Amino acid sequence: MNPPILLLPPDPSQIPAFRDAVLAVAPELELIPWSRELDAATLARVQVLLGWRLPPGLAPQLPALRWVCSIAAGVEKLLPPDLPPQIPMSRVVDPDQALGIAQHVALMVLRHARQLPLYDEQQRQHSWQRHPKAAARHRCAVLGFGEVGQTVAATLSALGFPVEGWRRSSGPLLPLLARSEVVINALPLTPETSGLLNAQAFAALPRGAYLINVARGGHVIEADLIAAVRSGQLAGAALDVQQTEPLPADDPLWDVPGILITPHIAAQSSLDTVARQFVAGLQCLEQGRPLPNAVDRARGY
Ligand code: OXD
Repeated sequence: MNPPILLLPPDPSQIPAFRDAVLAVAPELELIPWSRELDAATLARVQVLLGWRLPPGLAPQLPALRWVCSIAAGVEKLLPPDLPPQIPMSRVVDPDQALGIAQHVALMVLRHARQLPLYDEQQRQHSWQRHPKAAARHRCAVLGFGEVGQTVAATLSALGFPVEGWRRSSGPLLPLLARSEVVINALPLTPETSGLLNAQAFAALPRGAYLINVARGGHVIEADLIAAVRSGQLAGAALDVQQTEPLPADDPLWDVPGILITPHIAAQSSLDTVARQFVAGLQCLEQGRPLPNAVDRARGY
């Protein structure tokens, strides 16, 4: 069997790299690069989607669709309401991606805890002033305790930070926030977690706390965050993800002292891992075996 596969990475410029990676593992596969110009007959043949998003209105044009495989850890962009409920979904789980995110988070925690922005500023002023500190031991909360959250927690623990993990089944979030000096968001974006990091959450944190977001911009009410940082309730935030990506040049987030913006680079799955896990999943699909890393569509992760 060789089911036609629609390739839909985040950006059309990534199609050749994804195609080459998949064909290097399974040269016989039929890959159809996504484009708005694909005709109805081609779309009607598609049985598998390997990608990152399903544009609204596309799912009804794929009547033969049998499986959606997400190249991303977060699958919310692949769950439009018009995707028929019986279509199974799975995702790539790349330990290297989790490690990359943990490295980025460690960098952001240490940057804040070891006061790097202060020394950057002092260098700009040619000012040689010492503010020595013993080892930092900020209490860290990791929200979202899947592959990524657990790798982040292990990395921060190894650096000497006390860490508590939280998932939605752990109970109310505010008591944990009240005892956390750094909050790291690694949650999946679902209707239940959307906007979770809002004015109430920021008010629950001790004054001077710090937020690191490596999940999705939709978790944060950005106007509330800006107000919390400007008032000094939060010392700042490191946002690798934002509500609107790319972040528009005139977005107010850019200019808030204490907020660091990075352009969704915390980590990338390796193309080789994506290709190998996808081809292994395809074999399971064809042999009627359970799909590895299946997504619970009702829960959204
Ligand atoms: C992901 C991402 O979800 O890169 O994998 O944001």
